[in-house]
Amino acid sequence: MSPDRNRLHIAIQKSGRLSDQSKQLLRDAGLKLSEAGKNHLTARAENFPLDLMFVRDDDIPTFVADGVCELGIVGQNVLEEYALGLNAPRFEQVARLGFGRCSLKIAAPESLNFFSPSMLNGQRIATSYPRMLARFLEQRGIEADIVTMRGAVELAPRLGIARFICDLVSTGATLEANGLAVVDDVFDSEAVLVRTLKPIDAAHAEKAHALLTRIEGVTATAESKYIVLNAPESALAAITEILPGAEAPTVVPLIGRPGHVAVQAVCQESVFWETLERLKAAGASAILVMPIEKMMV
Ligand code: PRT
Ligand code: ZN
Repeated sequence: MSPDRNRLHIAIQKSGRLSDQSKQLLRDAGLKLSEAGKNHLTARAENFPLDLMFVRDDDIPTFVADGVCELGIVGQNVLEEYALGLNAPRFEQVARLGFGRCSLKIAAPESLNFFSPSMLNGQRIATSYPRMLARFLEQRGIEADIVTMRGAVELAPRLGIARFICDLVSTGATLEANGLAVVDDVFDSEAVLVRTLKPIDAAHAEKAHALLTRIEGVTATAESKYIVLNAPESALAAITEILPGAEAPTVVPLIGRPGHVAVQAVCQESVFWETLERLKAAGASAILVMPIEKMMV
């Protein structure tokens, strides 16, 4: 597999929790992806000079650090663990993508009814993230034995390998099924777009920048909503205060309704039913909340 140097390359997870959303993000950014067969290692964007490389998530930091791929989509957990093993940075995080959210946490048997970090002193802790765990322990002045496991970390306490574990958690169901409970937080993670720090030529850099702008446009709209409502002018200040994450709403007069205006705003945060109820209580009526498909600022 020798990469075509006239095209940009992005490393994404071949099959796993991040695969579908990584591809969907690229499609949402307007790329038409050629259908890759199940065992294909690459796919091509037909309307943009970009090739996709499908690899294991653990290999993505190396691909990007070495410049084999100028870009990559990977979990911050994998990236941070890799970065802690480097002497100097070899890639930079350019966008948080809002999916693949999980947290690296310390868990203990549910029977433990009190916890303080000092209780980890002298204990064995099983993890697939030894560097991040070592940093966590060092920052707290704790000395413990780190037992590195490639997978099935949640079985360690039952097998007598370690009393504590440090593992990724999303719903918490795996911990619960194994009689474990979270006792401390180590690191919060989501999927991110990374770019190599190896020099890339100007034409490539320009394409990468264009793609990044599109991806930012997609992620910025993920939680954003467009709100339109009517309100008495006297309630404007109160209503603007309630609109979540809205900057400088547009206010237009309503023909035939003196003293009343229509307010339009892009809200950068989630809009909940409670927010609508508060807007109504403040005097708003005919409130519309609409999704935003694309945004370029
Ligand atoms: O084959 P490859 O090496 O590419 O895949 P992988 O098996 O190493 O990774 P994969 O597909 O499981 O996860 C890819 C990325 O998804 C991770 O690096 C995280 O960034 C992110 N992610 C989000 C998660 C989870 N949520 C998650 N819950 N990765 C793993 N888990 C595991 C966790 O290790 C534990 O075993 O799910 C279990 C806990 O889940 P809950 O929901 O029961 O709490
Ligand atoms: Zn992996």
